[in-house]
Amino acid sequence: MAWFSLPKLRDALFKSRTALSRVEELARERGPLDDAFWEELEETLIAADFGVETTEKILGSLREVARKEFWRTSDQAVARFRTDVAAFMTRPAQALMLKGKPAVVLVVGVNGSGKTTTIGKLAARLTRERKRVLLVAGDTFRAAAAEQLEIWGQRARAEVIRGREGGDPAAVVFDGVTAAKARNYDVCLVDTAGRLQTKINLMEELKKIRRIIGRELPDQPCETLLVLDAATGQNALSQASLFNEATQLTGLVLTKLDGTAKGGIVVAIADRVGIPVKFIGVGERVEQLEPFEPKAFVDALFEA
Ligand SMILES: Nc1nc2c(ncn2[C@@H]2O[C@H](COP(=O)(O)OP(=O)(O)O)[C@@H](O)[C@H]2O)c(=O)[nH]1
Ligand SMILES: [Mg+2]
Repeated sequence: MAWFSLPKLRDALFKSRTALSRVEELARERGPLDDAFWEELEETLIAADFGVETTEKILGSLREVARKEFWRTSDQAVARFRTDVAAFMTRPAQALMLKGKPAVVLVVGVNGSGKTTTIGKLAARLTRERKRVLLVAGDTFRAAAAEQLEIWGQRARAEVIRGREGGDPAAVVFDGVTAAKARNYDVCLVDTAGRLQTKINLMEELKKIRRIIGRELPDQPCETLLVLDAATGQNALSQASLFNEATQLTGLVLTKLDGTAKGGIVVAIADRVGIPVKFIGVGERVEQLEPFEPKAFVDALFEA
């Protein structure tokens, strides 16, 4: 169930919705399906970060249908376009899969993408469902990182395990998962330091963290989530593919969709990366994390 009503999601996606408002205008004008129409639609989508490949794929099949069905006006094409985009983004296993006790969720990504914030928001959702949640401060790089997690822990009523600043993150993760097992927690959310997807040694460190979790708790982590800042644009595609090689991602979280006009990146990612988007971040507040629902997202993105 969404925490957000559609109007709120619409507000959160205001910038992207404005960037895409031309699509609705094109429908209202009920103009002919000529080259000018297709070009304008294409430009609008690319400007909103749908990406060239994804745009061509969507519009290619749409033009094909338009031709076969003898459509004459833009409203017909736009109506079908909206359904196509939602269908396009629908993937199996879109919900968070918590399996085992404790269910371990490993959260990875580059610096500043919103990992710690997303963990805090997730913790709040889960404790609200009466689950016992343990947070593990696997970002030992800066003391501030563990403190930030502790603040979220208090807010969400979740315990936090932290290590020494500059200590081995794998050791903190080991302590965390053993504690989660011994104290019978339902869910263990593991935070990690931000790292560039191109830094091989840091990606090796993630593999080690993953191995340690799996050694202590077979079949865990049940989820490895990559947190992506939606404003990074097409670089998010490279992050997804390199993090996936290192850690076998099970889901993506796209954050900061409230701050960007490039919300089309969600569509590009759903198309180009074979990993489901599980949540979207639409603000800094605790309740501003939404389970990703393609239909609701498309409805919020385009004026219905
Ligand atoms: N507007 C907005 N800000 C966000 C969102 N998610 C995270 N942030 C902000 O992004 C900044 C970095 O977040 P943080 O969780 O510390 O990133 P980390 O380095 O990946 O752990 C913070 O100022 C957060 O408040 C979001 O969905 N919307
Ligand atoms: Mg952090």
